[in-house]
Amino acid sequence: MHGASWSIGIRIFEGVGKGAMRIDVVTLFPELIENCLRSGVVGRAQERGLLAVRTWNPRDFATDSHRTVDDRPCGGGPGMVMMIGPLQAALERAQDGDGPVRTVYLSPQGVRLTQAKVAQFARGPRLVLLCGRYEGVDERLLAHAVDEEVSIGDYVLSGGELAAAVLIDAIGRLQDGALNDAQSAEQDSFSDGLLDCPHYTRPVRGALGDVPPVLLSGDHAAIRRWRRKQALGRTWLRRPDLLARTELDAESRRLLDEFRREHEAARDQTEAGTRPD
Ligand code: 6GU
Repeated sequence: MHGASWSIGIRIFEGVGKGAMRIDVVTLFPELIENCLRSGVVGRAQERGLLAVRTWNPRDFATDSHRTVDDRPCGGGPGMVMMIGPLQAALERAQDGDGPVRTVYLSPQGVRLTQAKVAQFARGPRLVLLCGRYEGVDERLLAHAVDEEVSIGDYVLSGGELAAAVLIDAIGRLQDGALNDAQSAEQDSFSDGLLDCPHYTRPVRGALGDVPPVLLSGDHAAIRRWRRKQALGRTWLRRPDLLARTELDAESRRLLDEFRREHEAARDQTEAGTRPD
């Protein structure tokens, strides 16, 4: 059977609008992709017809009675390699249809995924994701059919599926109408090259401490400055590599300076308090 399966069923796929971003995933574990994307913002984006995810299983394109998709590596060594035949057939079906398609292979050898790259993918219109298992995919197929190779970080997963789900989640939530509050995507970590500021909710006083008073002041300009300052400060403390790549305006430089001076003063205080006499 050379059929595709829809992630959340025919009924919903038929309801997909013309503007929906379409993502086709070639994978030996379609249920892994589908289960990952059922809940929350991205599940809802699919229900709203903003995103359509389709899976294609290379095993359905195998030509022998055992439905073989892998073979021993040429040159010997451990593990198996995904063979060209069934994978190419599945990929061709996944790439089929109107308009340009970008084909991405998920692997630890790829270029590291960033929010900028996610935003570029999210502008669509179509993406085909190829998930490897075992030791990987025959290099000749990658050279022939793949436009780019993407990694989600410097660690090894047992296959590309979770990486594909990560990528689809990040893309899905950026689709127009996916987030209930349109501003929340703009306020995300990384969207301006900085980490996010801390967040608080009620109760404003509690055993674990009080909410910073400025957030209760109703002074929107002061709240905006405080959040900006915290975002800058955290990025400076935790991810100086991000800060080094971010162009700061005069106000941001001043706020970061303030944060650093306060941080250093607090640190000097702590050190004075713990110094033996
Ligand atoms: Cl995209 N695939 C696999 N298998 N492992 C990874 C990865 C991708 N990104 C980081 N580790």
